[in-house]
Amino acid sequence: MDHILSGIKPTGQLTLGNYIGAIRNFVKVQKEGDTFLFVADLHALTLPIEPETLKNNSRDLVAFYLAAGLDPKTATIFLQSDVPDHSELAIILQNYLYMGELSRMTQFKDKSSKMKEEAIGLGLFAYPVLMAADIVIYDSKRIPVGEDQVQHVELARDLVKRFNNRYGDILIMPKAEMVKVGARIMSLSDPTKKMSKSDPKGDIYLKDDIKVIRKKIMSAVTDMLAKVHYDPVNQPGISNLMTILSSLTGKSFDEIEKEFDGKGYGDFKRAVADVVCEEISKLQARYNEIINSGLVDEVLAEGAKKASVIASATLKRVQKAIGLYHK
Ligand code: AQP
Repeated sequence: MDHILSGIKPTGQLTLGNYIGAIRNFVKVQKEGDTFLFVADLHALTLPIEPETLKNNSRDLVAFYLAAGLDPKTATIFLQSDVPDHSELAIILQNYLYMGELSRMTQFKDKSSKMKEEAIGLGLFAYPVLMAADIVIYDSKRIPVGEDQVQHVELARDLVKRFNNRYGDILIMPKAEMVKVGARIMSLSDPTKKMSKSDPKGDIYLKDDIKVIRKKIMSAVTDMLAKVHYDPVNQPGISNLMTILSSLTGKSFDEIEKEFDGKGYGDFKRAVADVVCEEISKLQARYNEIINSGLVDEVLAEGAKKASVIASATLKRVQKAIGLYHK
């Protein structure tokens, strides 16, 4: 059975983008292989975050994983920091990725461009090294991610090639996979930008009040063309709403265009809001049952145990291959 791995950073409130581009896909793929889903709490430290916020976001993330339908009997759910082997492997792997390639990463360029140079942490720069360790430590072949993370998986592939060329077939080659529709949900207030946890403008949060979600969708930026048509270049706002509707209902863009032919944007937005609000209401109801039930702690304790078995075996294999004494 292939190993499948993914994670989410507990940097902020989960967005509809994280849900459509990542979490719903995790639920779908969990039965297709041995699935490892982690809370990337060490990655969350790459930008300043308060200790209480980090803790609460991490719990929330697990509760939403479970609320969305991830089954801890099928998928191994754990905190990255509960398996220290990730960090040890990253220390080794950092020697097989280079400054030039790390500085070309879009996420690093985007995030660091908003900071003063003296405030850019080494962790932000080296983020893809730890991510490569997260991936290879579980012998992961399939990496379900949103579009923005594909570049980091490609870098992990380069690393595996480089490492195996030197030491033999030690690491498994991973491959990114994305949902067909919804791998990049855009901001509702600026549909040329990705909906992102750390950039609250135009986000729909999974914890938002349902009335607020409806209001955000009804005031989403559209255009003057008055036609529900999929054209991300000329109608980015409408195309983004169509993407959201299509991914949650399974309707194709053609079907949506036909359904709203001759109707106004108000009707279209109301239909999108109905679908999104219904989906998130159900999710919130399950989240509310889980968050204070003790289930989160149980799942994390069990998950860390299971994950550690595989992680320590891979770490040993790597240590032995590179000549660390007595491993
Ligand atoms: N807008 C999005 N549309 C589709 N997928 C998305 N993802 C994120 N935003 C969208 C996917 O969600 C997973 C978890 O993301 P992450 O926590 O690793 O961080 P990210 O990719 O940088 O996402 P954010 O929400 O923008 O987080 P911050 O603001 O903390 O950097 C990934 O699979 C991602 O592709």
